[in-house]
This record gives sequence, C-alpha cells and structure tokens, in this order.
Amino acid sequence: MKKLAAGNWKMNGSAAALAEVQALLAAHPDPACEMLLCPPATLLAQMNWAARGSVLKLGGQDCHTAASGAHTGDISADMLKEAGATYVILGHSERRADHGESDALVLAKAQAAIATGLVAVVCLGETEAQRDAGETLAVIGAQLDGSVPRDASAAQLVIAYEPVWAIGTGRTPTIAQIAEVHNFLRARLTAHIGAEAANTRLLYGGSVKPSNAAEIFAVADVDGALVGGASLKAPDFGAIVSAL
Ligand code: G2H
Repeated sequence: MKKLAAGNWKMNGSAAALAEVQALLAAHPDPACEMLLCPPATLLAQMNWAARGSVLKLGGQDCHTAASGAHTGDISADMLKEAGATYVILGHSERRADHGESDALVLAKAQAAIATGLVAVVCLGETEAQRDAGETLAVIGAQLDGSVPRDASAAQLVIAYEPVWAIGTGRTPTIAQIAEVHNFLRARLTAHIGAEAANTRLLYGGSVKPSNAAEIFAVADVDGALVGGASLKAPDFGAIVSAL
C-alpha cells in the first residue's frame, strides 16, 4: 500500500499561498508516498492549475450528500471533482463540533463522495474527557460503525484517527496510545469490510510536525498522516512527506 501524506489547510490560505505548492513540488517532485493537499474549496481550481502535470493529489474538506440542488453555501462531491479533487475529508471533528455533523450524516456524505468517484477520508477521534473516562475505543468504534460505508473498498476509503485534544494544540498521544487505536481500527474495519481493511490507509492526525513525524510513522498500522498547521508551509510538509 502506498502511504499518504495529506495536508488539510482548513480555512487558511489565499492565492498567494499557491507559491507553497510550487515550492513543495519543486522539492518533492516524486515522493515515495502519495501527497495530498486539501485547500479551501475556493482555491481548488487554482491549485489544480498550479499542480498540473505533477503527482500532487487534491481534495475537498467537506461535501454535501446531494449532487446539486437548493443547498445554499454547500458544495457537492461532483463540484469538488470538477475543480480537480480526487479526495474529500469528511467528518472532521471541527465539522462535527461546529456544524453538528452526526455519524449518520458523515456516512451519507461518504457514500455520496464514493459514488462520485472521490476517495472518502473519514475522520474519527475522542475528546479529552472521553479519553480520561477510558472511553476512547468505545467512542472510536461507534464512530467507525456509524460513519464508514460497509461496502467501501480500500481504494475508496481512508480513515483518519484524530484525537480532538491533539488537534492544533501541539500535544500528541503517546506512541503506545496511537498504536492501540490504530490496531483497534484495523480490526474493527476488518469486521466491516473484510480483507479490504488490510489495504485501507489509516492516518494519524493531530499536531503532526517534522519533529514527531518519523516516530509516529514507525507505528504499525499508521499508514500516513492528516496534517493541519504544518501543511501550510512547504518545508514543514515536505519534511513530513520525506519521513513517510
Ligand atoms: C488535525 C490536523 C489536521 P493539526 O485537525 O486535520 O490539524 O495538524 O493542525 O493539529
């Protein structure tokens, strides 16, 4: 399986930031891993042009369940695809918290994305209170059960484990904690999609940076990273790409 370095720009970046894409591609024209950037939707088409002819893959940060219609402010999977995306992040904890997205909604979005031909990057993760209460695996298991399509193939699906308390905080779980969750996710996913689970990429996300990437990537069942803040600057994201 080819590992995946995915950058989530969140609500950051402007046309001027496309220089970072060119710098990244100049330094990493043919990395060993797959390289993905998910900019704000407004930048997708420009980034697609900036990255034309390169190995860089592009993704959205959310999509609607419908292909089109009266949904002011929303974007469909088809629209992301037309703008150059081949992936879409779904169920990020910031969307679950800010927009009240349920597992059922994330599942419906993932089904819509896959039906359109996009790879669904489904995000899961526990809050600090849930971890402190010893509920981590139960919470993550329920999120996986409720938001991951049962008929997905490894080529259609990526799972990102992002502990909510590690997002943008500079804090990360211990290596043992990451290993425990990823091992659990692989087993739970196998119960749902069978042998495809062995080849489904399981990303870790939450304060990944050049200084901790290699240690995290050495963990069994970690097949890449979903990177926020450190994906905005080409040297930092490039260092993470190199660590995979
Ligand atoms: C987690 C991650 C990217 P950061 O949200 O999805 O962000 O690396 O900034 O913690």
